[in-house]
Amino acid sequence: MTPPVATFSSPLDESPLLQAKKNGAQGNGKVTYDVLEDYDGGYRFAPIEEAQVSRAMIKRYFTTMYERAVSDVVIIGAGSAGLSCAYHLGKSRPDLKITIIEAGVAPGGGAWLGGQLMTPMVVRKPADRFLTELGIPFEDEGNFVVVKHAALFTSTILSRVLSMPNVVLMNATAVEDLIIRKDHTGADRVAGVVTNWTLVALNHDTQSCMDPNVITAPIIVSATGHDGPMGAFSAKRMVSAGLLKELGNMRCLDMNRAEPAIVNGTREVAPGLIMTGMELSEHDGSNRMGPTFGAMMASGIKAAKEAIRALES
Ligand code: 48N
Repeated sequence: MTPPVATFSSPLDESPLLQAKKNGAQGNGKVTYDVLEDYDGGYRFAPIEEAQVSRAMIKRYFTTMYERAVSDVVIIGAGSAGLSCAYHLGKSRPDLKITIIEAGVAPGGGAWLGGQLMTPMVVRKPADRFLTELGIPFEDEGNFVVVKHAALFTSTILSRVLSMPNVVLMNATAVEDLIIRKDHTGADRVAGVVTNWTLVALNHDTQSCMDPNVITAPIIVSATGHDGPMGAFSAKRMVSAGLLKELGNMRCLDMNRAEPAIVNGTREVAPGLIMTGMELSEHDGSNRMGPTFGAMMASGIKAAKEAIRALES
């Protein structure tokens, strides 16, 4: 079988490898290499210069940072609520520049497991309709359904969100403050987020003067959950910034009270700031629901609808 041939132009003129090849090249300096997918010991890659890898990442990452310094919607937190919001928003409004800021290296928040490190994920009806929309199989138990592994939901919605051209995910990046400006009426309005790489944000006590970056947007959706090193970030910041008198503090577990309270309580909690998911339980003092995820999905979808309403008003 003749090996497939790939043609490369010389990406790094100063590269000795490519310089040597180019000297022997015909025509306009393009050289050809044969690559070979031979699993019997003859596998050959197209050659590369290490600096090409750096430049491929640097160019794309920092171009994205530059472009997303002004976004239409910033979603803080890529857990089940934040990702459900991003999915519905990205699908409904492909014109919007949606930027997700996730503190963890791995997005997904608490949705990689169903509960107590067990893997099946329970979703109460009617939130199973979202699973059907995503094409995620489940077992029907009557009033609720069970996805065989929580990671099947999280990896599926992540892949859908990341494949949307208008959605950008900046993981390992923390929101460490909010931008709050006076609007034309003189009222305080949340107008963006203050960011740093998470390792920096978590180490302000070890180094001084590690100043942050900023992203402005007319709408911020906060989906930072209730636990973890930065849980309920925006709710807590609202208190210290004087936008909220005190935290409601999440109440004890009651599934039947908790899930409708979170979904129906999803709203713009301050001008420019929509809150969704379990962060709301800390803001409002609603109950926790424990190991069932339908409210996160429905709350995220509602947050997307609230964001569209706010942008169109
Ligand atoms: O999964 P979470 O923590 O939050 P939600 O609201 O998407 O889903 C909550 C859900 O997993 C539960 O807690 C379940 C239903 N249990 C309920 C119960 O009763 O126990 O995702 C929040 C994400 C995480 O990935 C964090 O890393 C991230 O937000 N995050 C941040 N990202 C950027 N900047 C920050 N300041 C920040 N704070 C949190």
